[in-house]
Amino acid sequence: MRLSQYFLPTLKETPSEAQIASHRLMLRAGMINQTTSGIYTWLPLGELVLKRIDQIVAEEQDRIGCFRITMPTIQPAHLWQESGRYDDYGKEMLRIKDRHDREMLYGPTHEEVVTDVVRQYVSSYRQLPLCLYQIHWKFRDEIRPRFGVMRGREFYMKDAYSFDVDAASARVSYEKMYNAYLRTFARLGIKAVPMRADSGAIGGDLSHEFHVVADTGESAVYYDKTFESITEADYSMEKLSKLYAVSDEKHDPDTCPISGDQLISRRGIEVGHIFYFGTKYSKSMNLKVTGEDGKPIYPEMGSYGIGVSRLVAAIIESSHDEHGIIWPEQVAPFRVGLIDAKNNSETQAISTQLYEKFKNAGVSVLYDDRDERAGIKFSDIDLIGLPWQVIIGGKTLTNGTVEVKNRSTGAREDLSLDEVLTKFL
Ligand code: 5CA
Repeated sequence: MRLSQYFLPTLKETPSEAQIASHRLMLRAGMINQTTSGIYTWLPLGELVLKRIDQIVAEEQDRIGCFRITMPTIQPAHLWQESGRYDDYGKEMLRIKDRHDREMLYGPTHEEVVTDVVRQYVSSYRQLPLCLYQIHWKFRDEIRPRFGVMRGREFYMKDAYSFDVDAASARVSYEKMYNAYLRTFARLGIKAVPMRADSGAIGGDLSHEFHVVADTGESAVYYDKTFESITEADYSMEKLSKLYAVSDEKHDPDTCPISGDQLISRRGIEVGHIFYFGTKYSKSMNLKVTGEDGKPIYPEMGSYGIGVSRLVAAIIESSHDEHGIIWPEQVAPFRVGLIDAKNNSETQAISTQLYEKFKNAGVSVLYDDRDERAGIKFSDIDLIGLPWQVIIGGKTLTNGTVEVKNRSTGAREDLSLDEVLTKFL
């Protein structure tokens, strides 16, 4: 992509309304634009990152045998009246009427819709287990939308739903999903720690939240100091079930088995939440299948969320410096920023040639071909945080070398024009 032709509205000034780094940086890097409180337009650079995360999350759901679907954002109220949640959900639910005066709502979650789909097609235990997921927009009329897309009103979520014949099999589905979450967050280049949690409005008795530990996190998490010495490879459900590591709602100072210096309290960004809730929805919505013995059974269900749009902000919270964002390679909107720091006819010719070579080799590259001062180009490229910078400048003309800078470590090396391509293959 040539920057002169791209739509990348970066801001020089720090927007005054943004209180945390990720919000400031997403606005300054031209990733998002606020349409109204808690509701955002994703601009091209933001959209690229959102879709990269979408793809990684989807691949890990597919890997454990879940099938992607897309459910409607607008739902009829009667499904929620059936499940009994219509009145309970309160003001967070955006309620709408259609032209026929029928009550509708913008979906804050999709247990009802997916249960309605499954009850129309699944009638035998032989069709289970089944896991369906979507990655789609939700609306919750949050009382305090804040920190940009971190707590939005409209936000992008991966929500998966599992259906099993009995509790034992449902726990297997739950654990598969738990492990898929560990893999997903590792692939995204972030450390998200699982905490035992309450299942709140979703209902049920087994639940974990996944938190990115950060001072700007909105939730409190509590854990046994021993937890800090555990590596990510050891976050198995079994191992962690023996350790105290819980979310805020689950922590009761009166009954907590850990005390003194051994009890650590930190802030966390909740990027995922998984629930096993048994037959709550299958019973209330009359989803029944014939069991192996011919008797009807209500499938055991679980639901599993990942805040995909929140993840964009969470990744930035855990990976930035005073100059801007530092994207992990896996989610970077482009891999390489190619900068013509001189803007003369010679460097332009060399930059354009290298740009074409990168493109032909399938290396994703943003080429800053703007007629701007080098200082502006350097600060913009640091701001948007591409993992690699390739700089064409004076040395290219005198020695035939380009400078390659690693955004994360700051390390620089000089490579010849031939070598630089092979570095990125
Ligand atoms: N139905 C279940 C799981 S499918 C559910 O809705 N779970 S949830 O309420 O915990 O949401 C799942 C994830 O969505 C959360 O872990 C969080 O990462 C994200 N999320 C929730 N509310 C918001 C919000 N207002 N803004 C951005 N992300 C949010």
